[in-house]
Amino acid sequence: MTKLFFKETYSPLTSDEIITKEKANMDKKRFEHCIGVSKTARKLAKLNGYDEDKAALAGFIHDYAKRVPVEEYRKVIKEQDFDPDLLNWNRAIWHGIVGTYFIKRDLEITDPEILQAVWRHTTADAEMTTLDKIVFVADFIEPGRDFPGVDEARKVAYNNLDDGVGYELAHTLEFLVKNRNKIYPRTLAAYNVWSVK
Ligand code: DGI
Ligand code: FE
Ligand code: FE
Repeated sequence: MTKLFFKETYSPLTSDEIITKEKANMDKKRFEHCIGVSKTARKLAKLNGYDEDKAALAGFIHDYAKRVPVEEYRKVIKEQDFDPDLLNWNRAIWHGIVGTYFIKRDLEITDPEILQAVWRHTTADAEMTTLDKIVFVADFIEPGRDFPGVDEARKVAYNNLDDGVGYELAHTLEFLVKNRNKIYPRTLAAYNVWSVK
C-alpha cells in the first residue's frame, strides 16, 4: 500500500488515498489488472517520451467505475448532460466515457488529459493523444492479459505505439463482429484511422 505509483496525483488526494479508493471500488482481479495497466503505461510512456508518472496514474484509474451499478449510470447520463444516445449502450461503453464523472467526483482528478484518456480507453477515437494511445494499448497488453494474439499485440505496440492502436482496434472489431455486437460509432471511426492500411 505504501508503494508510490505516481509522484503527482493531479488531485488533493494523496497517492495512498487514491489507491485505497480504487481498491474499495472493484474486486481483486480488476485491481490487479489496473496495477498491470499502470506498469505497462509507465513502460510505454518511457518508450514514447511521455511523462511516466502521469501515464502510470491514468492507467491505474482507467477502470475505476467498471462496477458502478447500471441504474446509477443511467441516472448520471440523464442528470449530468452526457449524450443521451449513451442510454442505448451498456457498461462496456459507459465505464470509460461516463466513468470520468465518478473519477472527478470520488478521486478528485480534474486533469483534462487524464480524463480524456479514460474517456477514450474502451472505444478509442479518430483523434488520439499520446496519453490516450498509451492507456488504450496498455489496457490491451498488460501482463495479466491472455488471449490469442496478445504476444503479437505486445510486439507490435512496443515497436510502434500507433501500430499497437491499429492492431488492437482490428482485433476488437473482429471480436465484436464475430459476436454480432453493436459497434460504437467512435470505435468504427477509430478503426478507419488507425487500422486501415
Ligand atoms: O475494461 P476492460 O475489460 O479492461 O477493457 P475495455 O474497457 O477495453 O473493454 C471493455 C469491453 O468493451 C470489451 O468487452 C469490448 C467492449 N467494446 C469495445 N468497443 C466496443 C465494445 N462493445 C460494443 N458493444 N461496441 C464497441 O464498439
Ligand atoms: Fe475498461
Ligand atoms: Fe481495463
